[in-house]
Amino acid sequence: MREIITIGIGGAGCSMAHQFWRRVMREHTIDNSGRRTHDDGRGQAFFEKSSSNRFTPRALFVDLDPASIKQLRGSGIKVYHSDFMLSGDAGTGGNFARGRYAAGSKLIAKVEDRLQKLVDQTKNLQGFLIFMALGGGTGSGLGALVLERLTAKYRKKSKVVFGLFPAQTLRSSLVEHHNAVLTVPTLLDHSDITFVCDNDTLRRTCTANLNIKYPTYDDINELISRAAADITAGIRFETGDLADLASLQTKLIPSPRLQFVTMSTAPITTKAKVGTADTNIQSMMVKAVQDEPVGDNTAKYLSAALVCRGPIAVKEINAAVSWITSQNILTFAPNMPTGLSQSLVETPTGSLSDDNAGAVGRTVTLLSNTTGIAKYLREHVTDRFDQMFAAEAFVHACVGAGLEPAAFVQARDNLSLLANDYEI
Ligand SMILES: Nc1nc2c(ncn2[C@@H]2O[C@H](COP(=O)(O)OP(=O)(O)OP(=O)(O)O)[C@@H](O)[C@H]2O)c(=O)[nH]1
Ligand SMILES: [Mg+2]
Repeated sequence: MREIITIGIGGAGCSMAHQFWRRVMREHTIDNSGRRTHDDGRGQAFFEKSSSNRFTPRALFVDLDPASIKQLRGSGIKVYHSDFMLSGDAGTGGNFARGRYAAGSKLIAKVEDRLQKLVDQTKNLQGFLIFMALGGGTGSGLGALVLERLTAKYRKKSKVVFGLFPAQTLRSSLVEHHNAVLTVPTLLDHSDITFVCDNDTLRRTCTANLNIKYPTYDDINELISRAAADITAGIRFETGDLADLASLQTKLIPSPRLQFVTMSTAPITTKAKVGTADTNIQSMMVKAVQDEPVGDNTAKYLSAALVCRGPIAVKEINAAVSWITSQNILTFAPNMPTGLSQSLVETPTGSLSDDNAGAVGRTVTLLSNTTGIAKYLREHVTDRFDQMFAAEAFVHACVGAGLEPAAFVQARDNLSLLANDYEI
């Protein structure tokens, strides 16, 4: 057993992390005060067990804006230790430079101190899981600073980011694309895997699969927390081919810069339709491939992994994978060594009373590393950045808060190179 510390950064980052914890606590039968109904010894990578048999998440929540931390403290979940919920005086108003330099640099010593306390509680730390929005000033700026410090202090430990990318809809401000452009280079240098989420894609899933006309953040966070629970299931239940962060990395990341992985789960359906959901393993795999968020018919897979959850026989999985492979349902780029990995965790994805999606019992989550991400990054990050940068809006605010003007150009160049890296 090797421990993992989870960090939520910024408003969205803390909410996503909180929903992740609620779901994995359910999967490990841990209640809101840390008592466990059925202690099978699993999950200790994520939970610290006290001498009085209470389970505490290895979690840190940080936001420069005090509001989200206040909300978390009032959430009725008593398992988070109050020392590990840190806030500053005010949000950054969507400004990367305030998060990275000005306000962020005031809070970072405290963040490092609390992280060291969490590290001190571990015997053999494997790494960090970080939830952050690349569009938020805190998620991007403070997120980048924390990632840099983690590398400096815990050099060999894995870092896996759940990154909420800016949506393309009018509702997301242009500033978010600036923040994302400034953050992606830090991910390239300091994150080992970045799981890509965005509110547009997830809103569409909420509407199409769950009949929610106007999805809220809570509705979207439910889907993110399901995917994060599935990705970490092998680690938490100590089973399958994805049983630690290093194997996720070997199975999914062919080279350090090609590290952006998307997720899709099947089936996702309403509680009313649970009885009629198709849980045939082969159908679920095909559906997960169809719902893959960034692919089109020109995209090629660099790698992919299937996380199967629930009572499923290994031979069913093997037969379905052989069929999928023989039908070329996933087209792999040439010379990609890892191909399609699979992992089975018999415990189904945990369900919460306020979930929209029904508990179908058997699910498949596909993790995809495809060349389609290059187009995605262009559409979700750089195109809008270029429009905004041409107008020189916002640059002054960032420079005023400590950013070198050249950093914009360097970050943008780095992203162009990244798109080239994906042209395989
Ligand atoms: N999925 C999801 N998105 C959210 C949530 N909260 C905010 N967002 C979106 O995340 C993006 C970044 O916003 P925040 O997380 O609020 O920003 P921040 O990291 O706190 O940074 P500041 O700009 O300093 O407030 C915006 O596009 C929001 O629409 C959430 O709980 N879930
Ligand atoms: Mg905020």
